[in-house]
Amino acid sequence: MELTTTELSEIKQLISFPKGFTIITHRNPDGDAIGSSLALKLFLEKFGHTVKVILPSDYPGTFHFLDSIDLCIVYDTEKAQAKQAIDQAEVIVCLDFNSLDRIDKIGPLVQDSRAKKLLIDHHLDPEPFADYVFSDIHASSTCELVHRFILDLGEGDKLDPKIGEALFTGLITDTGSFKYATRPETYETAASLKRIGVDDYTLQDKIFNTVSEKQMRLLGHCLYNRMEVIPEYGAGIIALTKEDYVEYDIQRGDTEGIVNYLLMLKGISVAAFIREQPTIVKLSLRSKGDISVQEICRNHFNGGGHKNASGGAAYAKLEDIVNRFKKVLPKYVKKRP
Ligand SMILES: [Mn+2]
Repeated sequence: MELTTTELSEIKQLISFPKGFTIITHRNPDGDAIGSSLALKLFLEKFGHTVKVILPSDYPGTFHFLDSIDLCIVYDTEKAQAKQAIDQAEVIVCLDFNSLDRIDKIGPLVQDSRAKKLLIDHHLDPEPFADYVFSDIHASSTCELVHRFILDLGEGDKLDPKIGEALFTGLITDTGSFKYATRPETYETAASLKRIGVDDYTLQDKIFNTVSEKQMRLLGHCLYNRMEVIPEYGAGIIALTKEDYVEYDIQRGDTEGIVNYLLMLKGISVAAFIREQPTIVKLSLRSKGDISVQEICRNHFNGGGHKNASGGAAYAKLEDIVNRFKKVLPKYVKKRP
C-alpha cells in the first residue's frame, strides 16, 4: 500500500511544525524494529519535533551502540512513561508491525488515542488501525521503507551517517547480510546509505561479532545434542528444554539466529527452532523457496510473519509441539524419493 500524493502532502504538513511524535515498534524488537525507530526519531528531530520511542520489551544488548537507543522507553519496565508518551502524542508512528496485538497492552492505548497514526511496515495483511499506511510486503525491511518514505517526502538531504547507520542496521539484520529477502531497491538503499558515509564493515562487525562464550557454547549444544534431521522432508529441528534454559542461563536474545544454522545443511529447506518457556512453547520457522512457513505458523501454531520466516507459540508440552510440527510437515512439503 503506497501513500498517495495527497497523503504524502498531508504528512508533510504534519511534519512542518514542531509536534509530539511517539514511535512504537513490536515486542522483542530486532535490528529492523530498533533501526527504523531510531532513524525516524533522529530524522524527525531535525524538524524540531519532540520524539519518543516506545519498545514493548527490552532490546538486545548488541544494539547498544546505536545513537539515542538509551532514550527508548521500555514499556515492560517504564509503564507510566510509555502511557504518558502515548497520551501526549499528536502523531503516533507504528513501525515494523501491523496488528495491535504485536504490542500487547500498548495496543488498546494506541487504538484509543486520538493522535494521527502512520504505519510503515513490510509484514502481510496490515490491520486497518492507522490513518496513513505505507506497507510493502516485498520490501526487505521496514528500514528500507523508512528510507523510501524520507526520500518521498523530498527530505533526502536530512539523511546523515547516524540515521544511515540505524537504517543500515535493519537492512542487514532483516536480510541476514543480504542473503535473503532482497530486491533491487534493497541494494539501492544500501548504496545510497553507504554514499552518505555509513561504515558498513564496522557496522557488520558490531552487530555480528559480539557473541559471548556462553552463547557460542549454547550453539554448540543445540547443534550437537538437540538437533534432529528429517531428510525425507528436507527438515531440521532444534528443540530446547526448560532445563537447557537453566543450564545455559539463556536470556532474551541468546538464541537469536540459531534456527538459521539448520538451513546451512545440504538438502534442508525447512527449519524449526522450538523452545520450552515456563508456560508456553515458542517456535521459529525458516524455509527456502516456495515453502511457506507463514502458512504453517498461521494454521497450526497461532502465529505468522513472512513466507520464509515466521513464528508462533502454543500452550502445550515441548514434545507435543515437536510432534505437531512433524505431523503437519507432509501437508506443506513434498516427500522426497
Ligand atoms: Mn522487519
